[in-house]
Amino acid sequence: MICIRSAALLGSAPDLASCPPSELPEFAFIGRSNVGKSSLVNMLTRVQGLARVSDTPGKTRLINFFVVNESWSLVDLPGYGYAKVGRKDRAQFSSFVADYLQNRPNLRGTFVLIDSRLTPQKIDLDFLDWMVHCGVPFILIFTKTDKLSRAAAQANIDAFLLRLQEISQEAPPVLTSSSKLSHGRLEILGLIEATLAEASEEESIA
Ligand SMILES: Nc1nc2c(ncn2[C@@H]2O[C@H](COP(=O)(O)OP(=O)(O)O)[C@@H](O)[C@H]2O)c(=O)[nH]1
Ligand SMILES: [Mg+2]
Repeated sequence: MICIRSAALLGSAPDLASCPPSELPEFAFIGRSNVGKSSLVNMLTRVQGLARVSDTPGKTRLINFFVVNESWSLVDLPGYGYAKVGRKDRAQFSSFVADYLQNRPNLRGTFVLIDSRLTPQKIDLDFLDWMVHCGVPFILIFTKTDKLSRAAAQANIDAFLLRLQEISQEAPPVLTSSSKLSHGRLEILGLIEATLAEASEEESIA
């Protein structure tokens, strides 16, 4: 199991060209504003306040990079689809997130966060449609499971996965999380660890 020995903010970038050097394997978190991306980064690293958690949606417009154990990175991407940022802004940040997701050479995994309290939302399905269309693989994390019963969350997850079948023939890995209760931490870190192990195996074969 991954043991987090250190976690620190490496930097923030407004566009792909300004991103820090792409030497370390990277794992990105994306989802609509307020879904719990920053809270999840803090929960995984166990460093409160590492990523800025906000009750005001639409605050993070930058891509934030956090280095873990000085060997890989977590990336907190700006949320998509917050209406109040206005049309122009929205187009701008979605294009730089799109650029990052399609063109970052060291991106090893993209976690798409979905609020487990909601029935399937068009905005999330539209985003995943774009991901599938571009061939960017993803892992789903249904967040905030502490806020509803297990059965209610599962019903929303099942409904979402059913809708996803209209978009993608392949079923993605699906995880659940509660940053409040630290649920899902081992599963998410386990997936990251497995991906890192795969990469180093490939390296030793090459
Ligand atoms: N109860 C509960 N609240 C959460 C959870 N994750 C995030 N929140 C709250 O949801 C709000 C938005 O969280 P944040 O991490 O800033 O979302 P982001 O915009 O996706 O980065 C904050 O008020 C958090 O405290 C969770 O797992 N459980
Ligand atoms: Mg955030």
